[in-house]
Amino acid sequence: MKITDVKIFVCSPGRNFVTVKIYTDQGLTGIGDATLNGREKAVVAYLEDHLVPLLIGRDAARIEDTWQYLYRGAYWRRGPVTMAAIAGIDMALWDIKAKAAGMPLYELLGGASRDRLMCYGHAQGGDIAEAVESVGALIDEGYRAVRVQSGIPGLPPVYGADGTSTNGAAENALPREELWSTSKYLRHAPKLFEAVREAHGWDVELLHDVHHRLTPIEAARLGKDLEPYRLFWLEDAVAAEHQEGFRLIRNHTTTPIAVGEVFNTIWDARLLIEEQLIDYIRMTSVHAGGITPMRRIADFAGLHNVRTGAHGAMDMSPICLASNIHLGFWVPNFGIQEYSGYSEETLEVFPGTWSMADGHLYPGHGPGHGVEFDEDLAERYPFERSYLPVNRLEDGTLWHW
Ligand code: CS2
Ligand code: MG
Repeated sequence: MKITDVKIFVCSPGRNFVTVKIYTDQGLTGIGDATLNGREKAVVAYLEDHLVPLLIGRDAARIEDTWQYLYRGAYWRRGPVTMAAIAGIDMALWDIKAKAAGMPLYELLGGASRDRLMCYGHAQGGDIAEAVESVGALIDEGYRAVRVQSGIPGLPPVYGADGTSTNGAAENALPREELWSTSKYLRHAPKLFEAVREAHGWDVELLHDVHHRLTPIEAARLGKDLEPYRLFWLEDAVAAEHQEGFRLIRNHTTTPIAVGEVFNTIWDARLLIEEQLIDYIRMTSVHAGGITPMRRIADFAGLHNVRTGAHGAMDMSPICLASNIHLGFWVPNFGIQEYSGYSEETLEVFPGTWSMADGHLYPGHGPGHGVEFDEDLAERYPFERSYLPVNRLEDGTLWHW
């Protein structure tokens, strides 16, 4: 089965998405997600100018060889732009292979290891009371696991607390600037979780995202202070570049640690997994280079008692979510899947067979990954330049976002 054409689509049904569509001489097509929030067009150029010409005439069935050809064959390896571009192609090829086999993707990966995937939703509030209420609303909707973020006294709204941070920034404007104080945050976070446990008890799993903002010793202290509230995980406690820093965190706290949403190859996670410095690896199909490397990463993690917890914010398209759901349905060491939902417009452009009910995700059972792309509808939502916010300390120093 030969690849006859590859098209790249950029659309913005609520936010920007990059979609790869591969056509074959047997009439089968497949689609993949190549979205890199805030740097979408760089991936489009990498695909159109450099990868698409390499694909025409290749055997669509040779997924592994194509992945190696694009990764090793480039000489210049790794990096978010490269890996998102390769991921878009890889997902589309797995979609084609599963359609050709007449199977849902999870069957090709090894078959179902479970009946449903626990997912976590996002609770947020301007202050503790609002966050507590938001957790209650998600529990009422059936969620068994909730990520909790709230505003910090003395600071304007921070990441994840006002519902806007994950929506990029104002269209065609400079990135929004947020303000950060580590000492105010460290005093506040334990109070937030104390209040949530007091109001909602111990049956709900609680998660928290620090968004890379602490140093290792600060993260160690936070992990210790949160121990009484038994978190499911503490996410991105330090900048992901600080691999050795995780040793220090690990030595000081039993709060489970998650990291990896910004990783793009297995090499970013090697030390953390091999030394069991983390409990959950957050790598996701689009930013890790596709389904082919995600299988290897998951198996490698499984050898070291690390479970999966794939990044699933709304800035990855439903194709990425569906790929993660199929992977999670198969992977023996599944932990949890992030789920932040999609706008109606996004779901109309990317209709899919996956579903969400009672705090769990389910894959579609038809051939492929089960997500379609409505090209005509997508044309109504042209690309809109948008940035993630940036973050500064109170004295103006640029800080991690
Ligand atoms: C976040 C994301 O979902 C998460 O855990 O950290 O909202 C992240 O900021 C965005 O996906 C960045 O594009
Ligand atoms: Mg995160």
